[in-house]
Amino acid sequence: LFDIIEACYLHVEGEIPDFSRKYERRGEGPVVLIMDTDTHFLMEAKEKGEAEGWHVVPVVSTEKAIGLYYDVRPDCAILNVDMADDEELDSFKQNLKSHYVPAVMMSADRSKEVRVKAYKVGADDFMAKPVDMDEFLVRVDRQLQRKKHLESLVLIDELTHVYNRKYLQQAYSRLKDQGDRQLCVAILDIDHFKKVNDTYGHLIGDQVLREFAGYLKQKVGAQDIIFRYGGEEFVILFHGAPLHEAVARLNVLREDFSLHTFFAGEAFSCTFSAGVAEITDPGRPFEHWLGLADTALYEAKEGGRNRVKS
Ligand code: GH3
Ligand code: MG
Ligand code: MG
Ligand code: MG
Repeated sequence: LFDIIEACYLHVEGEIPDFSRKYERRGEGPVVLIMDTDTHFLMEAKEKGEAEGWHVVPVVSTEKAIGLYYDVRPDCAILNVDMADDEELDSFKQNLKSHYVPAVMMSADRSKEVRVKAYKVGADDFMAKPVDMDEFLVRVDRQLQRKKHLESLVLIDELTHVYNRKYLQQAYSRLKDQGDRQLCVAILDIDHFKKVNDTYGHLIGDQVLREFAGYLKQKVGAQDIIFRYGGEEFVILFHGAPLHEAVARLNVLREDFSLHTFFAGEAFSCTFSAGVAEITDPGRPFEHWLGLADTALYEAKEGGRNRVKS
C-alpha cells in the first residue's frame, strides 16, 4: 500500500504514477489488471482485491495496459473504455479474443451507445462509474470463477485430474517469465504398461493411471506442476530445483512408487522410468528441453527401466 500512496503522491506532484513497476507475481492467486485514471479507485480496488487473494495490477494508461497484457497475462481485465480511442479499443478486442481473458469494462457514460460499444469490443460485463466497491468485487470474482471453470474443462485431464498437455506450454511460459528460479522438465513413463492392460484389462489400467497421478500430486512440491502428456506419460515441471535436485527427487518418487501395491484379484506393482533436463537457456523453445528429457527417458528405458536419466 505504501507503494501506491507514494505513487499517488507523485501524481499530485505532477508525474504519472507507474504502479506496474512494483508488480511482482506471488503464489497462485488470480491476476487482475485494472486500467483507470482514478488513482483513489485503483488504490481501493488494489487493497480490497488483495484482501480477496488477487494480484491486482493497476495501470493508469492504455499503452501500459496493452503492454502489460502480454507481460502479466491477467485472469481478468478491468478497462475504463473512456481512456481508449478506437484503435486502442480494437487492440483490446484482438487481445481479449485470442486469449480467454474475461473483461469488465467501465465508463462514466452509462448511455446505451457506450454499453453497446463496450460489449462489441468484448466486454463480459459493464459497470457505470462511479462503481460501488462491494459490487465491483463480486462481479469481478464472478468473472474469475467462470474463467477458472472454463480452464478446468479445457486444461485438466479427465481421467487423472492433473493438467493436460494443452496447459503445458502455457504453464511453462508463466514460470519462465518469472525467470527467478531454476526450472527442470521431466518426462515419466510407466514401464511395460501395455502388460498391465493385457493382464488386468483397460479399466484396471485406467485405475493405475489415476493412482499414479494421485501419487505424484501428493508427493511433488507445491511449486511443481504435473501434466498428463498422453497415454501413460506424465510431465513434471520442477520449479526452483537445479538438475541434481530434480534427479534426486525423481529417484525418491521412483523408489516409493515401485513399493506401492495395486490390487486386481491379485497384488501387483508398477515402476516408471524418467528423463529430466534443466532449462538453462530460456531463449530456446520449450520443445528443445522436452526433447532432451525424452532422449534421457529413452536411455532410461534402454538401460533396463525403473531408473532416472538426465
Ligand atoms: P515401455 O516400458 O517401453 O514404456 O512399455 P509400455 O508397454 O509402457 O509402452 P507402450 O507405448 O508399448 O504401451 C503403452 C500402452 O498404454 C499402450 C496403450 O494402449 C496404453 N494406454 C494409453 N493410454 C491409455 C489409457 O488412457 N488407459 C489405459 N488403460 N491404457 C492406455
Ligand atoms: Mg509411453
Ligand atoms: Mg510405458
Ligand atoms: Mg513405449
